[in-house]
Amino acid sequence: KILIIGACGQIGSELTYKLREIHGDDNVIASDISYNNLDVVNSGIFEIVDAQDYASILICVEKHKIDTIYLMAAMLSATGEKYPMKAWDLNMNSLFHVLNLAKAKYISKIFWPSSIAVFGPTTPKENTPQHTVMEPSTVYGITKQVGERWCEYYFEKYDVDVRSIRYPGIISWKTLPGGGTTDYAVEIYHKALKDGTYESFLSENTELPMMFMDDAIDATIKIMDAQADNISIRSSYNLAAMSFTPKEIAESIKSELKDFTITYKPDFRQQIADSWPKSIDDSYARKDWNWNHNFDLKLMTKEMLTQLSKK
Ligand code: VAH
Repeated sequence: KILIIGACGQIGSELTYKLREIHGDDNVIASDISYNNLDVVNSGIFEIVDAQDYASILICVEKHKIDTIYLMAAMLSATGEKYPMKAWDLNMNSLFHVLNLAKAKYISKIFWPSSIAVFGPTTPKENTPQHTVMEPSTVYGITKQVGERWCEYYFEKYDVDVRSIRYPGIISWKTLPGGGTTDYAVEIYHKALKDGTYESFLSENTELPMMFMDDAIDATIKIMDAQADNISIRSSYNLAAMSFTPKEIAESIKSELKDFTITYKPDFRQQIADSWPKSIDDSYARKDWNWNHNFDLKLMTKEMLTQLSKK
């Protein structure tokens, strides 16, 4: 059975729905630190699990006979800069607990998300390679870089089957993101429909790697379904779909909502975005486990505006 830790979050919630669709409701246990997403809490089996408490996770693993954990709880880049030690504690303690549960053979498989935040200002910005210089300048990025090192170490030393993807910015409509730098690309759709205008906290030409949630979920299912010996990267796979700037996403919205306007007021998150790549080379994922994206900016904008208009 599958346990999702951080199931109330932006990606965790959609993984919960998708995994229940694939494996059946009773085989997927959703969990989080509190009941802060009632759609998830009321859609199937839900447990309160503190990702920083080993016993809390182990009790849930034994109660429900869990063999696979998706660890989706983390503090993201913007919030992590406000609370550095909390970000370090949450992001690292939770990973060690799940890796150690696998080392002790309580569970047999782990998914752990990394991020393009592992890359820093000295990383090549265009078509960033799978193997390259990585000097992350955010706490969140540091936790993801060192988390990747530990994942690879536990695979090499203890044969732990942990798999990971360096997610780009992810855009979705079902659950709001929390505390990310790429969140502007979600907020803009909500504000376009509600106010007809959006004030972007990133400057107009800030190009970032992005992906629609459906593609991110597909990639996560694909990497977890892959044969173990097809996984050639045990740190974390680069993954990409598209790159765009606030100006370009605004243009795509204007082609649907002609009166939409955007203004720019960069804040502290501009420095975070400026430290990240503009585009990513994800050829290893495409080769090893047949990754392919479906959504480009035009299609994503249509889907986001259609779905949000219904809500
Ligand atoms: C963030 N959405 O903005 C996350 C993600 C690449 C960005 O890691 O922090």
